[in-house]
Amino acid sequence: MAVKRPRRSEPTVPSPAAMEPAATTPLTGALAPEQGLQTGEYLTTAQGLRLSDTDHSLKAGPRGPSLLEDFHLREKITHFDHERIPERVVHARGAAAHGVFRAYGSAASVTKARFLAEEGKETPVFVRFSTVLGSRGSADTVRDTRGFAVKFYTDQGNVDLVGNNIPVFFIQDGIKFPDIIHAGKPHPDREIPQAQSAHDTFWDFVSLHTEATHHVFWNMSDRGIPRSYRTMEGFGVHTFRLVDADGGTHLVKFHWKPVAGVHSLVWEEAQIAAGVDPDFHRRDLADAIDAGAFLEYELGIQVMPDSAEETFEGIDLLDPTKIVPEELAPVQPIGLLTLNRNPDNYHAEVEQVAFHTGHLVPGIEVTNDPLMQARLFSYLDTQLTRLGGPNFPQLPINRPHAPVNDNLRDGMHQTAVHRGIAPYLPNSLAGAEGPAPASAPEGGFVHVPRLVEGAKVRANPVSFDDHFSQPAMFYASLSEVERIHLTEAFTFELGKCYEQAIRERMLGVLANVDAGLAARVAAGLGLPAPAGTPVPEVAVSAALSQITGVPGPIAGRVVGVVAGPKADLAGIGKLRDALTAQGALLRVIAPHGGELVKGLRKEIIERTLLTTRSIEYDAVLIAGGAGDLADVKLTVLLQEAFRHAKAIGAWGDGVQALRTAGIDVEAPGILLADGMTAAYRKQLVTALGLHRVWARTPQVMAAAAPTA
Ligand code: HDE
Repeated sequence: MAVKRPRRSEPTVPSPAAMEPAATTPLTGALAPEQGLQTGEYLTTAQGLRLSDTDHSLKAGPRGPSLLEDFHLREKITHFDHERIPERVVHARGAAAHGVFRAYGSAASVTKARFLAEEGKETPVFVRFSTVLGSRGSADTVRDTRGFAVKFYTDQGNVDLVGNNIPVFFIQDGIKFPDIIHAGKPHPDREIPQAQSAHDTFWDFVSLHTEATHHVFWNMSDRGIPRSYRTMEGFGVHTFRLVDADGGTHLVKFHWKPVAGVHSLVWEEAQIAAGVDPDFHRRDLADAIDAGAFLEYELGIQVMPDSAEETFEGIDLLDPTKIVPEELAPVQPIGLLTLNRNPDNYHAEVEQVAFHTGHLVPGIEVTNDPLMQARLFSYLDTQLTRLGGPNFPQLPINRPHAPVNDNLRDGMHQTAVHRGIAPYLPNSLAGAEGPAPASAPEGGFVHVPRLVEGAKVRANPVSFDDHFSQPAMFYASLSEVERIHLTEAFTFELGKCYEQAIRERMLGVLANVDAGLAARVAAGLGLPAPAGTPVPEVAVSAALSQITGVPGPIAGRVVGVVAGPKADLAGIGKLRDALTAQGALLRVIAPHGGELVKGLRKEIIERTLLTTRSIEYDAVLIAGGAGDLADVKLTVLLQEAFRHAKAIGAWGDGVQALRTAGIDVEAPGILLADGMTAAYRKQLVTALGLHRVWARTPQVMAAAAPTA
């Protein structure tokens, strides 16, 4: 008699992520919420047949060949063989989170889009962050542009704001996208380097194609290596046209302003992280959300008049290589985005989410920016290959939360069982069930009528020819430290090129932006500095610098405390309470694993000197009582934190361990105290809020580093 085997766990509960869209999406003949999910208590085939054994293939005797008859083996292996879908041709490496967008109501004067205009209105969102150049398995912290793609599941239909963390783009016309991407991707012969711009083909292209200069300056600045997704700005890049309830229009640029401030890694740290923890940003995002330290960004808009020329203060608003300085058009906050839930399944959600710049609702329209125009074609097209057909909007992560009745039928992977015989318009057979077009008052999307005329040409407006004034403004607006970083980045990247002619040509480009910069990079490369013709008068925009003297919030920050058997556990406890209260984390590091116990107090050792590296921490402290610690790995940890301009500290006799590791305890940002006092904790929180101790920069620059 067959014996019923005990169940190892409860049947899988359908995940909230998978449930949500189905519950609100009445596709005609929609999926039942549980359809396609894992239910029932027995292991089955895809057809629901209960399986008695999944560990042995069907063979002719225990030592014999496998039999073709084994339908279970073939189904299991075949499905496995097809588990991967094509990765995104760009932005393949990404991580994402669910959240909510709450409108302040302040946008009502410029747009009728309800999710932006109605005060207090909450809209579910899914946000995917990404790098551009690397493959799916590449490292998070490489120098690159980051994608910042937001899907709003509004009650008027999905809206995708598919932006980047850099407000300008390499190209002014979408027809050049394959060129810039082919140049940036690994060389086609050996497929190296992975996820890097520091190679010949990239610099070959951008040195010949000077409209990329502005974007390249942002890439070479600290913006190219964000500290975390939490500390990254986002931009819609293109100018959009917002339409108000009376049909009035404004030209608008979108900005995401991180509540935690804009902060970056330093280059050496980014390189170490790429090896030690390639998932650095992804892990930080998931850990922070799990810990309840949610990510927040304010959505803001720059509002410009919708004039016939589509320019503002001399800036061509159709040129995606130009920004509008915030001093000329302030960023007005219109809502708050909070990321508060991790995906349940990477493939189903993060990999299968399909963004498209053409996903819009009444109140938001695109402009004639030729880069945007090409994107409107590309995003739909790419999903056909990536997701295997035209029915990808039916995947749970892509399903609109608004009712869908689209008359689109059949196709690969059709999951709806459509009813009726008249999926066409006009018809006389569908009766009340058939969809009808909606007028504007009924919420129908009606394009604002605009006159379009012109000769058929392949040409840009003349204003697009200015490639250098805005990179010059960007460079001039940076602080001294940021300029040093940018100078080092250019020197590093060009130093990695093999072709001398490419380095020289790029120096020529730099000379057209700033003569001093070109001279310093040339010196670093050991080449003569070329003469250029930089723009004579350079504007400055303070908003472009990310270094601030005002401490920001510390949520999501991590402090490493080095402790040993005699460490002051009471002090560690007090510090942990103070940090946790502000959403930051304390990790105890010790020579080896286990627990530290003193009287009733106990500390779990989360990292050992073997398993940790400085990149995990925003500040490193030595606990009182741990002054006798000496270990080459501790020296590396502290020296790296010192070089990366992080706050370092010690209380009690902990200072001795700093000295043993060769740390200059008189240097800026070395925080010392006799004990773990309230004043010391406050000092530490302020230092974390300032992100780095930039005053230490001159001390920690590479000997050959060019000064700005
Ligand atoms: Fe994209 N881009 N792009 N892009 N893009 C894609 O769409 C494309 C551009 C951006 O997390 C692809 O689904 C063209 C600008 C992000 O899923 C593809 C052009 C900006 C993401 C595509 C551009 C972006 C993509 C690849 C020039 C910033 C990731 C897979 C006309 C404003 C979205 C996919 C995600 C993804 C094409 C230019 C941002 C191939 C042709 C400018 C954040 O369709």
